[in-house]
Amino acid sequence: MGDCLTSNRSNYHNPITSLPQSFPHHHYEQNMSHSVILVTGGSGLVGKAIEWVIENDPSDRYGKRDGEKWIFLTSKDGDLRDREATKAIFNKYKPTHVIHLAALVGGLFKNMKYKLDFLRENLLINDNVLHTAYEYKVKKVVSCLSTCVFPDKTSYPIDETMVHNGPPHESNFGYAHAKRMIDVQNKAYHEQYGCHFTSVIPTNVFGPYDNYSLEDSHVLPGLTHKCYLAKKNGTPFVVSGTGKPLRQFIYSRDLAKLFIWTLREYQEIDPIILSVGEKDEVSIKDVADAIVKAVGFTGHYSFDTTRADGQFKKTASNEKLMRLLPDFEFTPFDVAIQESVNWFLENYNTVRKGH
Ligand code: NAP
Ligand code: GFB
Repeated sequence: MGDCLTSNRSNYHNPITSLPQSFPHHHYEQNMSHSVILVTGGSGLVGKAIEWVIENDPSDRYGKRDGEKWIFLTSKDGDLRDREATKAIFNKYKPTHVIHLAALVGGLFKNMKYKLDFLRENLLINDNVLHTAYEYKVKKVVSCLSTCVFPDKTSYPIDETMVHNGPPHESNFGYAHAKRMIDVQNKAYHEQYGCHFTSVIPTNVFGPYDNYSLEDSHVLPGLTHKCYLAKKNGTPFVVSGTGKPLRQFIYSRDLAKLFIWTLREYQEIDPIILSVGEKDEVSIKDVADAIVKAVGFTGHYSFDTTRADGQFKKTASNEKLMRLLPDFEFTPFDVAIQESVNWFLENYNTVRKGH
């Protein structure tokens, strides 16, 4: 089997294999002129945000550049759990770069119900995408983990060196272990074939095009939908759990910019956490209060403490990101919430509401 980038080894100096896994960051840019960037999971929350930034951001740093062709996949382009369907997609588009987002994704309650599906489907999707990317000599792949992969019993704040330091929280161990394997696969492809496959680790994400299923969604879109129905029907707005757990939330359009930066400028194989700072951590009650304000709900709301709280906190450090991108500005939480709620209300008839 040849290595990741070349067929004729004789006169070729592979810039990647000769570099250590991490090195000082003078300004590095992947040469992406004449590049085809394939975004798997392009129709989801994060994929649609990347498409929005590429199409609308005026800056050269995040906006579309000459010579770039961006392909945003949906599952209708092919089921990535299927090896042949995956090869057919790569054969059709011949990508030079891949942002790999496609996954079986869901909130706490869906994770707790389908741990094996989250494990198997994501292991299958990730192995098919990474191995096909290797076979098609893709120059760079950026895959997506999640801060729920980190060990549940740990010191805080969590940083990138702790990915494999002990078991994840029991509520999502299926998804968490499948996601951890991406980091292991990246290192194995790099060491054996010199591939430049890396990954990012976002905290909880929210924004337009989210999944608003009342049972399977994440907390922010779930409560947005529940609060909207409570206002519309004059029914109680009930928040699951105690409201005490803590979370860091990143706006999908901020995360999208950071994905584009990672593809163009991040050089390591090791993962990088993409998150707001520790000081921006909020409680689930704070989230409910912000949604009540954004929806304009004036009724009473309560907590159903018979439902699970899940992991109490997963406080992550974004020190590595801010060292590499010190001037990055995150959208203020309440501004991002209002934009997301407005998008939900304007598109209610067509948003994903689950089965
Ligand atoms: P999402 O909204 O549920 O979108 C999932 C995407 O994956 C959709 O485009 C879906 O296509 C595609 N997909 C799912 N199964 C597929 C399959 N078998 N074959 C082909 N495509 C398939 O997810 P998201 O929230 O944008 O998540 C994107 C990435 O971020 C995932 O890797 C997720 O693990 C990670 N992440 C998300 C969060 C969060 O809070 N949402 C936090 C951390 C990390 P269809 O639209 O056609 O179904
Ligand atoms: O976003 P979420 O579902 O997942 O948030 P995690 C769950 C927290 O919000 C729990 C509370 O403390 C719930 O008790 N909550 C309150 C609600 N009301 C609701 C509601 O209506 N819906 C939901 N879903 N929660 C997930 C992992 O963990 O984080 C996934 O399971 C993924 O694998 C995701 O990593 C980013 O933050 O607890």
